[in-house]
Amino acid sequence: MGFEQAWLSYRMIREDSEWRGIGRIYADEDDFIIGNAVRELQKAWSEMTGAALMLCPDSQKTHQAGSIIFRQDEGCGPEGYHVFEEDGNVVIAASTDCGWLYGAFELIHQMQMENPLSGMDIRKEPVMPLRMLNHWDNMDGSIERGYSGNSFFFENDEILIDERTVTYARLLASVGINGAVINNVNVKDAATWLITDRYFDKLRRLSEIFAGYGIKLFLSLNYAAPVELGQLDSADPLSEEVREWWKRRMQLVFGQIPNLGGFLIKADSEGRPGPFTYGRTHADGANMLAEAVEPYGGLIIWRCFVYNCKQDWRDYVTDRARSGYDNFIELDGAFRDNVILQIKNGPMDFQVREPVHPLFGGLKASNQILEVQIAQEYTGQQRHVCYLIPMFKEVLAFRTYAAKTDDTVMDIVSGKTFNQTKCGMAAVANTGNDENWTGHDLAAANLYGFGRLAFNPSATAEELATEWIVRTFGKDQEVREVLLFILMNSWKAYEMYNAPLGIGWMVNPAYHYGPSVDGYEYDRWGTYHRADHAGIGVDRSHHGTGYAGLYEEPNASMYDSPESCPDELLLFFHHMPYVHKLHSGKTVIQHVYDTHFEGVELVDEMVKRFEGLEGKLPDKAFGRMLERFQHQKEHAREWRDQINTYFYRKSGIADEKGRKIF
Ligand code: GCV
Repeated sequence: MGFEQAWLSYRMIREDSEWRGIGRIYADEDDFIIGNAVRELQKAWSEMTGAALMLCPDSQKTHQAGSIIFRQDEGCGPEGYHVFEEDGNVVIAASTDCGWLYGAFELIHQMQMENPLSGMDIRKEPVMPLRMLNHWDNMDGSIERGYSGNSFFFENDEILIDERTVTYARLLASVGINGAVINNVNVKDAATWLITDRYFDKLRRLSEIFAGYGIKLFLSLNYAAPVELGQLDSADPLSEEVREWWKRRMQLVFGQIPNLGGFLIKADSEGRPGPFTYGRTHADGANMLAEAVEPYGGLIIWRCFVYNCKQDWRDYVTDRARSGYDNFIELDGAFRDNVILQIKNGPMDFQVREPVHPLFGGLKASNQILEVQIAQEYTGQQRHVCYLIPMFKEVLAFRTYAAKTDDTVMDIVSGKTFNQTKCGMAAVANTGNDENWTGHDLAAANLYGFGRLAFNPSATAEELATEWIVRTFGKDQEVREVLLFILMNSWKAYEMYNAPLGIGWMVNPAYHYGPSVDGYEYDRWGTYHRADHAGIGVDRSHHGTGYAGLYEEPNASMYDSPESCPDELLLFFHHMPYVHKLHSGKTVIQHVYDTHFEGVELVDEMVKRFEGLEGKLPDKAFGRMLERFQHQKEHAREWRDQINTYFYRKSGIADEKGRKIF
């Protein structure tokens, strides 16, 4: 299938733009990454000005005015750059190839926004060392929780490399993403064989393309590979034979794929194999692999999303929300330096609202990556619009109290709190082989925003949305205002017509889409929300599962009491009567009714404003979005009606505004 260029689709800039005065570039094109930077700038210039950017050899020491010049600047960190205007020239200064590449993309960004060239002076450095995408792509071409077509990495157990691969790498580099895990963390079937010679040639080529854009290739690894590849009887991490097997295997793999960054591992969770089978800990498992990849500078990224999906979680002693914490907290400090623990933003599973995972702040001596999900598994599956950057901003800004200062999640994952360098942020990717990459055109704002946010977490959600709109659809003011209104209200709207007050789920358990208030995924009967005729919510205070106590003070006390618990998380932490008054002054039940009506009204307003953009957006994109908006409009009503009816019947309490509930 053909594909579009997303935010790298260029349009002509104004006739009188000062950017048109730049007509030359001085560079040594033979350099691998610089060569890509030069080609990128030449493409952008020809498409935005209609004129070619002439390439002149870097050895020429006198530069004509109106040139782009690359300059060495040891003051810039490994991926940082300084882009500025000097006597009518543009200087891209950096200390590494990657810095020059990022500087080139910064220039293109500035030009797309038509920001002033004279006086331009931008110095940037990524705040998070690792900025990664995690693809859940299977080798048959399907994507677990994929909502934008099939994989563009795999098909029929083969690796695909084509023009799309290069455009993918360009898109990632343009927003500063520097690592990509290409296969699903649930490693099964052919994917187990990715570390065998069957796939080395293609993986090497792929990793070279990535390297040209400053991206490290990562793979998800099957913990039981020694057994499943048919060579050993055990995968016990303390067995000498198993350790040797991994060492030999990694020597082979890194010998064949030098640009490999390392591996991502899901172990002992949702049926995946892991060290528990041998009575060993996650530290034993992770350290064994870390030792094997260490000679090659490899990283082991070990996921903390660990829980037993076969267990009955209704019992108050075994709260699923505690599982990640309970499995890892005792192991803090026991991991080798090249192990990074990857922690989902919340303790459950990417719900529309969850508290921040208590391992952030709990872990003080382990490298950490924050995992978010831009694949909209629980947030409308890229049929509903849901711009997630405001949620990620809240997570990053959360004070953990792990230290006296610099203790937010952002401080931890940028390495500031515990003085670490192997940390950062990863997003479960929302891409596929759809023409527009992300199914819903507006979902591309999450991909764009994620990369830019990991690079610079102080950018606001609004700034990132605005940039994305202008770079994708141009500078028309109405387009900008309407799309910004939609994006900035979308998470709020989605939360309003979904599960209330942090309780989560209420989705069809098979697909995680559409309302099913009692939908429950485990073998035994139960609900996630524990509603009865008098109230709703899970008691995670010290009277209940004790989960609230896993946070550092004062967070623990704040969550433990319904009086101080923030409204939006009340039902996550407490089982409350329907008639309980929230801080907002409304009762729980009235909040449920009101938000569900208001959420639908907000969607109606979004759709009405969107319809007014007909003729102002490319027809294809407008049509694709309109179809999705029409579905969202109907589907939001279905959510509203099912949830309101359910709670009216359960509680017997009427809407005080007398609206028709069913
Ligand atoms: C890749 C949730 C999803 C699974 C996913 C899992 C994970 O449970 O529904 O599809 O598996 O999270 O993050 O490992």
